[in-house]
Amino acid sequence: MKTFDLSLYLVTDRSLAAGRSLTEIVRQAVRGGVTMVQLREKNCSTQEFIEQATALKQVLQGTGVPLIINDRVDVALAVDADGVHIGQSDMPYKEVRRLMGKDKIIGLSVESMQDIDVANSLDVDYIGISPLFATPTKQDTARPFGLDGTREAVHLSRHPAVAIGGIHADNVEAVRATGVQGVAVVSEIISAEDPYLAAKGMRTGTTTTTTTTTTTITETKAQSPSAKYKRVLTIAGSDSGGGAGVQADIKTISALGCYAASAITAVTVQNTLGVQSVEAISIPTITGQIRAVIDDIGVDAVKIGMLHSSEVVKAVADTLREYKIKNIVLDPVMVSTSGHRLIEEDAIAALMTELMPLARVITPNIPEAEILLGRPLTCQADLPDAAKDLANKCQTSVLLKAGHLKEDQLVDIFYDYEESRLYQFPSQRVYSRNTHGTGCTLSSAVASYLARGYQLPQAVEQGKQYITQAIDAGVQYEIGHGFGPVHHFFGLELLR
Ligand code: TZP
Ligand code: MG
Repeated sequence: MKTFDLSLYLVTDRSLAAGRSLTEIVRQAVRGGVTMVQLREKNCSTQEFIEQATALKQVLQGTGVPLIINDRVDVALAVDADGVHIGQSDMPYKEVRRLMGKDKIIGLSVESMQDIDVANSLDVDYIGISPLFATPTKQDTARPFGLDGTREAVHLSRHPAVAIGGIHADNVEAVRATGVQGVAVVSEIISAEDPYLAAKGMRTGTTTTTTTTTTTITETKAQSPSAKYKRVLTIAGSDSGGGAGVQADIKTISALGCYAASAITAVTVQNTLGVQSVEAISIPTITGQIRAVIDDIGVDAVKIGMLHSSEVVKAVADTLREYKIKNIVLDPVMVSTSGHRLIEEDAIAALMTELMPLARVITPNIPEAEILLGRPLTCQADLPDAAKDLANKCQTSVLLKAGHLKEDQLVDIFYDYEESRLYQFPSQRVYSRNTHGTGCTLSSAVASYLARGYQLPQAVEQGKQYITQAIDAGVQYEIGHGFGPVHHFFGLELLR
């Protein structure tokens, strides 16, 4: 059965992506609420078109968002896309239907009321009213329909309609009021600095993001010589096995489009089978790394992982206090997945009194929350009160991870200390042997989203989504003989 939702339809244009990866833009846009994606490529080889389509198909897999290919039936067939979108001078609709089969989605652009009459005689799945307004993104268009013309077109059409051309957050409400089933946009999302927020803005009709409209990469450089990364500093231990600690943090931060810097607190001799030994880094070298990074590069968020002694906790707290850093995500690492104790007893008290009050959010798992709270947590029903109590005790927001419970349905609890609000983040447990480094990955993901300007609950929600996808994508990979890592760069498989 064909089910699709036209409400927020993204049409791609790589020339507006300012050199960024289209797959990443699409992934963020889908998180923000995009319901259909059309891959539109005007100047690339068939081979490249197919590669792009395959990459997007992978990104969209499991999201319920269909992939539509613009113009090219052959590409759509090659990648088994969900549908094709054709214009008035492309392959005739009847041929497209014959080749694609009855189950695929076919959309047809209409440029006049006459075209709508013709479309009414065909069993297309939707029409694209094109253009609604004149737009710099596509200048060889027919006369714009305008809002009144669109209203009339919707009335005339027996098919659902999506409007395209010049739609932005500040006019989307007026466009939706014409009765169209959906709005299609290119620049509003593809050129946005933050495609997630741009897509969200198109759902709510508020401008939430700035755009970086450019047509080529060279032009981008000319226009913005001071393009800036969001910077995330991880203060954590090294895992020679590469699955957890600083290594997992750097992968996560990079995968989420931020710049990663590190201050290493200890070096573990470790692989997927476990931790063999830990050597502490001296306090001046730890605080020296933090200062060297902040003084020169600066930070938009800090993630803190393994701090082995109370002296280290105090030194890190003193240093960070000096710089008045707002976005600190603290993962209170105490025991490794393999059961190795990673923190001295008195460091726990120091964590609670010195460092947690500086953090915006802490991300304990159940055993860590039990130690911090001093009471056992045995089932899902224990968690909301535990998160709230812990937040009050540590004076910070708490993301309490439910993964150690036995249930299939897990509900992580987030207590927002800043707003005194409780959030539940349910997810289906993913069964995988490759779960080494999940805590590090989640906390780094939350820090990255905070660095990118997300509100705290949204940063937590997105971080949770990222780790779930990374665990899911990591199931099939074999690294080492023990508990392997998650797959931080899911969606980039095509680069191999
Ligand atoms: N077809 C008609 S207008 C248009 C296309 C592909 C471009 C719309 O771009 P934007 O940036 O959303 O105005
Ligand atoms: Mg076309």
